[in-house]
Amino acid sequence: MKGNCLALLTETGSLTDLMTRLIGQVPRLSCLSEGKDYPSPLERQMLNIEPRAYAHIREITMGTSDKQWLFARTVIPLATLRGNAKRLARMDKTPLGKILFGRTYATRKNMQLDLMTPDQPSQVKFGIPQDFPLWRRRSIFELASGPMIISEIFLPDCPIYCIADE
Ligand code: VNL
Repeated sequence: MKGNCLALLTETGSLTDLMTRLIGQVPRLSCLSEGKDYPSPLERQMLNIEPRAYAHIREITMGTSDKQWLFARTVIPLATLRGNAKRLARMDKTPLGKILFGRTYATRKNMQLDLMTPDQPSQVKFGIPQDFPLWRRRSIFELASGPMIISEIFLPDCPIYCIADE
């Protein structure tokens, strides 16, 4: 592994570009889902979305050909999906960063870093042992048309957990 993997945690630019440098090839992105769905209560609160209102929700994993490093969930209020931002609704295997860090308009309002307590549903979803706390980043981006949230969970195979092996 080349370079400092811990930098993944605090990178404010493109994680795809940083991963590409770390593994020496373009990482693989799998789009798990992308479409209209209900945000969680916390997401609703962070984005000021009414109860029972839909948002656009995208979930992906990214990693090498055989290891998943990252799970990311993006929540975009429908009101934000206007103008230029409409492109964010149909990204499939293209990383969102291509648009967010491209020529566009997105600014990161804040980034929260925490260790997930070991009983959260997404850990169950990935079959992750309950005693393995995972690093999570939550960022709010502001676009010309409104806000959006990206939550990123660094999965157990991500090299940030075994920096001694470098
Ligand atoms: C996406 C979201 C990709 C967050 C990411 O890194 C990420 C995406 C590659 O949904 O495409 O950190």
